[in-house]
Amino acid sequence: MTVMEQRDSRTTPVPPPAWQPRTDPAPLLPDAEPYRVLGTDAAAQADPALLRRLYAEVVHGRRYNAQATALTRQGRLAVYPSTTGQEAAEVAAALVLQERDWLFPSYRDTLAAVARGLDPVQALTLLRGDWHTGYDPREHRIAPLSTPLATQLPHAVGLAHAARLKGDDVVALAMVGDGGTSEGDFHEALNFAAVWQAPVVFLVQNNGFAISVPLAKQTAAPTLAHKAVGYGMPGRLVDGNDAVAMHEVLSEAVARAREGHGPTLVEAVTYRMDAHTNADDATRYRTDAEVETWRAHDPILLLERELTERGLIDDAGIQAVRDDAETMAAGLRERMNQDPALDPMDLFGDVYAERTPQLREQADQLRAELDAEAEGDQA
Ligand SMILES: Cc1ncc(C[n+]2csc(CCOP(=O)(O)OP(=O)(O)O)c2C)c(N)n1
Repeated sequence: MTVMEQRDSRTTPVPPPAWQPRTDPAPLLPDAEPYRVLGTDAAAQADPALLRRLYAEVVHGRRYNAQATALTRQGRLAVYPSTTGQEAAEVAAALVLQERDWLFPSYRDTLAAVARGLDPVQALTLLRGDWHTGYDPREHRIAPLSTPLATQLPHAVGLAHAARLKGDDVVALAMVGDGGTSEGDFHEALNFAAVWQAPVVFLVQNNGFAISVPLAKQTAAPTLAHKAVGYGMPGRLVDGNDAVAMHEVLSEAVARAREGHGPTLVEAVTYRMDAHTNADDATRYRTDAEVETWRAHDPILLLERELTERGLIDDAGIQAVRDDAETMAAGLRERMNQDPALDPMDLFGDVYAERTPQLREQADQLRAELDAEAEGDQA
């Protein structure tokens, strides 16, 4: 542009370069209220077999949570992050996946792993401090339970994207807590997932707290589901205690991912009824009154009400489900009370494909110490 032309453009308005949003944000926005089915007219359409299945799984999940918490008091489990109150979201996450899909759980999501078919004793191995992961991730396609917050999310995106490049029909469902959404890994995972249109479903369980930090102290987002819009993927806001709503929304998100339409962020609005773990005292940062309002919106109650009102279950049916859960808990108790046979050398297994020089040195040292100890025992 010449100097004269520049002068002209200062006085003559020139239209700005053409601009339009890259995607229309309106269809990506979550509903104004958490999506619900149970307790609404839509519940009449819910499939009886699905209702019964969800009910049995959620009751089992509650009993599993109670049993695992009891095991911490008996010294059989080092730590247990309970999902009491969150069973609907946990169970739905497992049930919507096909065998070929992958689940990426956080440390809190042992129940989702168990509902996907993992042996509960194996699911609790890490929390007992016995071994790295406790199971072969490939067997049930369940990634290791991730303790570093949100680090499982980029892994899920990488796996899903790689599967798509290979032409494998695989969806990854990754679970994270509300606190985890403030991590850099959350941002990186959602950004890449949307850019690549990776077949991933991000399930955020907003259970109110990151240990003692309430949601309002760590994000100013209108809802966590709104975060999706900034990345260019749909955000869905769901009642996390409504197992039917969770199952429906997650199924849709999985189908969308499988059909090549990319990722979805689902926020399950729920509540952690227990403390963060058995090592935490929740009375220090929340009131009993708040806990009570959520007790009235319990996932088991919501399902039981629907099943009873529609005549799909009677007292004997409810008792049968509870008895079944009791049998599971008794089996878990018995097996967790047996001391596992552990080889300390296993500590070095399944860490690197090729051991680093430092690990080789440490393994040699441990081997020598164990041998010396064994010789001492024999003497
Ligand atoms: C990267 C990282 N930072 C900090 C921690 C310590 N930490 C463990 S649990 C937790 C709170 C997580 O809360 P949230 O993501 O809401 O999940 P919830 O435990 O409620 O399921 C924190 C900060 C961690 N495990 N990893």
